[in-house]
This record gives sequence, structure tokens and C-alpha cells, in this order.
Amino acid sequence: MNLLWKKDDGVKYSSEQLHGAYASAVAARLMDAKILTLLKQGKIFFHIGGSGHEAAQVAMALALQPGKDWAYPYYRDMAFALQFGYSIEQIMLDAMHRAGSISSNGFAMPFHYGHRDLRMVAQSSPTGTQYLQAVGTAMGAVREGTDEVVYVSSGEGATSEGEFHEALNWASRQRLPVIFLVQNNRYAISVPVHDQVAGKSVFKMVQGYEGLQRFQVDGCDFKAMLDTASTAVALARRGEGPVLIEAETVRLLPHSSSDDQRKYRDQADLEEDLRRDPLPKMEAYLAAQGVLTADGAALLRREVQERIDRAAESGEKMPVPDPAEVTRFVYAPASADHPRTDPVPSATGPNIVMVDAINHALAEELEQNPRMLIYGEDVGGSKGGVFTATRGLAKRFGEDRVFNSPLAEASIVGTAFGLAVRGGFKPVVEIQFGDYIWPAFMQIRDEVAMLRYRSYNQWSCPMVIRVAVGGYIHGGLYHSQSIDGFFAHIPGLRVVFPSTAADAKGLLKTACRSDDPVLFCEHKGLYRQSFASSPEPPSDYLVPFGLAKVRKQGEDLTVITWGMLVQRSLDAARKVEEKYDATVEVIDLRTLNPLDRETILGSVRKTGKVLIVHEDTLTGGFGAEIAAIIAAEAFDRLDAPVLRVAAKDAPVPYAPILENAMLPQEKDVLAGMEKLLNF
Ligand SMILES: Cc1ncc(C[n+]2csc(CCOP(=O)(O)OP(=O)(O)O)c2C)c(N)n1
Repeated sequence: MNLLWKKDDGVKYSSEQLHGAYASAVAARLMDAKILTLLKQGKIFFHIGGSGHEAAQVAMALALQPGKDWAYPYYRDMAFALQFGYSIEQIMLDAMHRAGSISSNGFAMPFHYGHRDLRMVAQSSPTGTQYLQAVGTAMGAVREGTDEVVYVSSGEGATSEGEFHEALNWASRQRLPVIFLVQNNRYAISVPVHDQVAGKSVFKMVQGYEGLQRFQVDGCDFKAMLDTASTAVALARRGEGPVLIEAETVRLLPHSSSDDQRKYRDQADLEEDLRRDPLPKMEAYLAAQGVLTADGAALLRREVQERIDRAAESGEKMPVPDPAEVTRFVYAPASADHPRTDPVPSATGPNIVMVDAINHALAEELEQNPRMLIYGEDVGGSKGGVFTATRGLAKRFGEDRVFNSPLAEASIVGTAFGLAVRGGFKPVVEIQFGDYIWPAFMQIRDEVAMLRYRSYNQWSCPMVIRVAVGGYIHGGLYHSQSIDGFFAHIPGLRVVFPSTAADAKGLLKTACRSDDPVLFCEHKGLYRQSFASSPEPPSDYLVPFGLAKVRKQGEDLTVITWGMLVQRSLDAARKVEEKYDATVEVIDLRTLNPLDRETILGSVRKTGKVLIVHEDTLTGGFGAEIAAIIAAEAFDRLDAPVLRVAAKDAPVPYAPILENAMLPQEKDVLAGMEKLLNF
């Protein structure tokens, strides 16, 4: 083997490796051209290319170890993907959205790379979400005692996203082995870098992160880039912390096939980029090293072009995905098999309140699963969360397994994603208040809930997101919100909402063992309520998802409710039964996703009248969904319109008299019941 590269840190590359990197760069360049032709022919619908970024990308991939190191590339990373181990044929099948395409089987957009064997985590489209995920994966690498490195990339535009900075903060704080490669082509679609980045340089912008090593390099210069990438990987692998590389590249094509860059870039600017084209420079360097000749380069181009043409021809003949599979991998395949029987606890302990039941469920699950981790704001140390749900856990299980996160909700969920995709780790994270879950919404909606689907079941990130929700506690506008309606609207996310201590324990334990991500709603007003307390079920008590509980049997009216409104509905039912010759059935849904349609419809068909009661605001609340299901499935059994009792369409105000007026009260439930019984 002819070794051409030897730096002080001992990194070496053979002539074969350098030649291979050139072949990947050429393949990426020719693929861009071919796909644009196929697009004009109507055979492909979208293209986003990396022409001008090839040298930076292949150098980076060459410095990493595919299969060992992890990669979170971005959509412009075709040359990286090829050098890391993707084949031309695989990328072509992705581009043609054919069945069998490696990244997603045609479910994700092309150029969103994901490859299980290569440890390349299936990518999404939001700019910047990948950064926190890479940090989480690096946390896992360190915890497992490996010397794996995690690569993550984006353009310079994505560095304006807050999550990029959250990721730098977390990675620097924990000295994690993450390589942040920012490929600065000076445009984010049409936005020039001076409208984007303070000081026009990402390298300068991030200088305040102590512990972050930084490099700025000409990304069109293969040698300079390989030198930098090798140094960066060696540093990260040695445990010397994260590294940011700003590689100055050029964008030789428009942003994507939907863009025309001549509308916002002048001729001189475009020509200047062409002068910096990295490929001729790479060829000259490799020729000088004796790795490439002019004839050899020409032959390679011909061979690669032929292979690309063949890949396009055979790709066209491949079948398209099967529409029968359109909902196949929204959830873990086994998750449809939840048992339909409510377990009876084998023994019960003394009465406990809900927050203690949650605490005990977490302790038991930490005990039985050594790879479960708990973190969030104020969760570690002796405080144990602002509601004390995690009190004592850090002391008992160690600060290594139960710890504080920075005050950053996207960080909490994004890193949990990165931990969970490794397999094995089960992050059970806490969002302190539902009102503050929104910075994590992108991670939850576009990332956590969609990962399995977009990767055709190659990747998943099961986790539990515990979140304190709800009002009736004089918490005001920002400590009282109901969020269940938003999250029940997300395919791929389980939504659980217990109303008793026993259910909270049994459901949380199920959540901790679920293969799906779970949003676990804990009502703050129920944490210490005596009416929500129950005898404590033992550690083998697991409540299945998708099984509502009939809290009170009745014949004349069905009330469907969950969370805080269960008790108010039970109280109202008893009052109405004293006044009317009628009995009321009260159903506590316990999980909104999966939804127990069977119990709902069975009861409605029996009573013929239904009142849906929830704490969330009326418009767009989850009650509307239940009403629609009943209207569609049990219309012929209804003796009255479906009615809803819910909060007024307003925020939750602070003064108790206002809060009471806004949130549904027992008297409102009673009025709804009477209206239906009198109908
Ligand atoms: C969160 C989010 N906002 C907006 C977009 C639309 N978008 C896609 S790419 C892009 C520009 C990205 O520019 P940059 O990060 O510099 O990378 P480049 O495409 O130049 O390589 C935008 C605005 C998106 N995908 N995600």
C-alpha cells in the first residue's frame, strides 16, 4: 500500500483511498447532472445537489470510519454519502422513489440519506434539527466507552437556528466527540451570508464556546480539507471534545431544482464560484501525488457515467412502493398487539398520591432497565424536579443516570432522539411545563414521531416525554395549558393521560417499555389530590395502551373524558342521578393515542346519548375527533346530538375567578348531562 498521508497524529491514507475519494467526488458531480436530466424528462420530481461541495465532503468521509462512526449528513451531502458507503444505484433508487430504495423505500424525499449499516441516521428536512441528535448519539458513544465519532453537517444558513447553538453548548459542556461540519457556500437559498451570520463567518460566530475546537478551511481545497478533517477526527476520537469546521465551499447549482439562482446572483458571482470549482484542483493535487493521470481521470469519468446511466435505466424498471403500506410503519409493528384486558394488581400497597406513583414507577423502571436514563430541567440533584416526581432518584441511581439538562426543551428531546437511535438507551425525559414544550415541538413532530416512518422501519427512537400539564392550580397563562389536542394530532406519537395514581404508575411503566415514543401527560392538579390517589399497585402492574376504563357503569348517558375532568364528571354524574331516573356511564380514556374506539362506541350504542368532557379549549380540542368518530360509526344509535363540555376558547387567566370562568367546572358538566337527559 502506497501511503501518501502521514501527519503527526499518525493518520495515513493510501493512494487507493485517495483515488476512491476522487471517484466519489466525480460520481456525485455526474449524478447531479444526470438527475437534472431525468428531472427534465419527468422521471424524477426533485433534485438538490452538492456540486461545488464534493472535495470537502469526500475528505470528511475519508477521515471517518464508516460503520463505526455515526453520521448525520444533510441534503447536500451526496459526495459524503457516496464516500461513506452509499452506492450510485442506491442513490438513484432514492431519487426515483422506488421500492427497495435504501434510505426510505420511497417514503422520504430523495437526498435525505439514511443507512442502518452505515450508522447514517435517516434524515429529515428541517434545517438544524440534526445537530442536537448528533449530540445525543455522541453522549451514548461516551457512555458506552467507545471512541466513536459523530459527524453532523449543514450549510451556514442552518447555523442561525437556535438548536445549532444549543448543540454546541451541550457538546462543548460535555466535551463530546462531535464533528460539526458547516459547509458555507455563502447562500441559504437566496439569502447571502452577510444577512445570515454575525461577522459573515461561522468560525468567528462560535468562538465563545469554551471547549469547542474550531477550524476554518477552504472547502474547495481537498488537501487542506483532508488535513483539517483528519485532525478534527483525531481530536474528537482522543476525547478532546467537539470540533467545528467551517468549510468554504461554492454552490455551482441553484439551491434546488425549484430554484433559479440567476434571479438573485449576478454573472460575476457565478463565474467566481466556477473558478473555485474543487474538482480541477483535486485532480491537480492527485496528479501531483501520482495518484491520477489525465487519461486515468477521463477513463474514470466514462466508467462512472456508464454506471450512472445503467443505474437510471435499471432504477426505472424497479417497482414503485406499495400504497397498501402507507400507514405500515407509523408505529412499531408490534404495538398494535396491546392486550385488551385491564390487569388486576396482584397485590396493592397503601394509598399513594399520583406524583409518588410516578416517582415509584420511574424507580422501578430504572431498576429493571439499566440503560434507562432520566433527565430534564431541575431533575437531577436533590430537588428532583419542580414537582418532585424524580425526587431521590439521582441519589439512588446516580447522577449519571438521573441528571439535569440545560434549560432548553429542544435540547432535551433532540438529544434523547440521538441516544435512542443507538438502540438500547431508553431516555425518559421531563418537560417541566406543557406551556414550555414548544421549543421541542419541531423535534417531537418532525423528528421523534416521524423517524420510523421516514426510514421505513430502519430507525426508531422510542422515548418517554413526561410533561406536567393543565390548570385549576392558579398557575396563570403560562403554567396551565392543556396540550393534548396538539399532540394527539401527531401520527407516530403515543399520548397518555392518566387520572389516578394507580393508572399513572401502570401506564408510565408501559410507556417506559414501549417501542414507540410516548408523550406522558401528568396533570399538575392531580399530583397530590386525594381523589386521584390509589392503593399502590405492585411493580408488575402494567396498564396496556388503548384501553379506556369505565369508571362508572350507566345505561342512559355516556360521558367520555380524561385527566382532571374525570373526577368532575363522576361527581356530576352522582348529582344528576339523584335528580333523574337515569344512570350515567363515565369513561376515562387514559390514552388518547391509541384511542379505545371499541369502549367508546360500545357505550354510546348502549346509552344513545354522549357528552364529551375535556379541559382543553373547545375548538380543535380532541373531543371534536371523538364526536366525529361517534357521528360516523354510531349515528343510527344516537338519541341526541353529541355534546361537548370544554374550556372556553381563551388562554387560562390568572385571577382565580377568571380561571374558574374559563376552565370547565362541575356545574358545566352537570348542565351538559341535564341537557342530554332532557332531550
Ligand atoms: C426549519 C426550516 N426552515 C426553512 C427550511 C427551508 N429551507 C430549506 S434549505 C434552506 C436554506 C439552507 O441554507 P444553508 O443552511 O446555508 O444550506 P445550503 O442549502 O446552502 O447548503 C431553507 C431556508 C427548512 N427546510 N427548515
